[in-house]
Amino acid sequence: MKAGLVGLTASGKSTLFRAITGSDGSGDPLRTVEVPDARVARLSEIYSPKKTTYARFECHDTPGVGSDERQEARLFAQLREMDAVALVIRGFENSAWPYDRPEIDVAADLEHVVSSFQVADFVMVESRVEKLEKQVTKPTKTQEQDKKELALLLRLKDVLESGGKIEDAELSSIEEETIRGFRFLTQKPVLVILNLPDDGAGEEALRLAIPDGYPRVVAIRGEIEAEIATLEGDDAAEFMQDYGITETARDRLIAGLYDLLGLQSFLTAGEDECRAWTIKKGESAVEAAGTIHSDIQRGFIRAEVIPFQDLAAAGGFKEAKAAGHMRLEGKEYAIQDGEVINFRFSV
Ligand SMILES: Nc1nc2c(ncn2[C@@H]2O[C@H](COP(=O)(O)OP(=O)(O)OP(=O)(O)O)[C@@H](O)[C@H]2O)c(=O)[nH]1
Ligand SMILES: [Mg+2]
Repeated sequence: MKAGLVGLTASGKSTLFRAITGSDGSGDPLRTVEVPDARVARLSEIYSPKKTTYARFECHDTPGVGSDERQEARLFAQLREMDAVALVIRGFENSAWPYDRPEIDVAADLEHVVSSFQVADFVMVESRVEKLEKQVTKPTKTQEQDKKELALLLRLKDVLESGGKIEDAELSSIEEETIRGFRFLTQKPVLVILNLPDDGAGEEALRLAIPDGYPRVVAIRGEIEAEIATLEGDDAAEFMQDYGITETARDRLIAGLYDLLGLQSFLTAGEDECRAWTIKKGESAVEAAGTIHSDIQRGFIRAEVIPFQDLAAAGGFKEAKAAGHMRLEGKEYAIQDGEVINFRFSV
């Protein structure tokens, strides 16, 4: 899963990037971190496998929205590749804030970023519309299809022009498919990150100031949480306790993104590897098989399923199976979070 930390200049993106990735900020603005999962750690204890593999989260630090035009074009191209946007909003006093409005203003900052997304999408729609308008006058093989696409894009143009997002347009699944390639920014799921001062002051009021339509919010105290990320073990724990922080910024951000994107994990366990795999909630057994390998999907026979708790209590897959905790499920079975799965397949 990939997400970009996006926001106005000096909202604290790079500070959060340090808090989340433990980077000292001098290197690459892209870091891949493991998705924490106590279940994988436990499986690894049980099996002592050659390899233990956690799900991965690719975190991108990005330049500020509304900086210079060229940088912004690059930023938007980068964001199109992301699964989600983590929209960082300044919630701390900053005398060096480079915008006209010196006061903390959650709604205005959010609006600023989102309207720049709308403009970027509008530009894309418009340039495609211009092209299609010329194209549909000629009798080409794709004429009918082009006309449909043009009508759809004109509708999206209306939505954007009236201040909406493409996400708000009610699209059929065929229409969704038609525009997928554009990877519009106003279709990206948004997690709001409130970047608070060290004492966490003002959190409640700032949460209330978030406009409707952004139900997923994570509050982070960027500066101190970046400091915590540089500490090890007991030092970090002590520091967190002093500040009343129970879970690291990284864990909260990842949990927020999983929730936002409707993601869950299933597990595989064995002497070779214990591993977590990220899939969408409600995904079927045969789709889940495909995330491991297309051969397993193609040759799918049955999924042997044991909930993690039962496996852990029994001390292994075989033991849990012997105790009657294993179920055999077919292709359409909807995988549940934390199930340990062994796919039977033949190719
Ligand atoms: N008090 C306080 N200051 C912060 C916090 N987060 C960031 N800052 C300060 O705000 C300034 C900007 O922080 P950055 O993390 O560099 O902001 P940015 O969004 O990456 O900025 P650009 O990359 O220029 O767009 C720095 O002086 C930080 O020390 C915070 O949580 N609390
Ligand atoms: Mg920065």
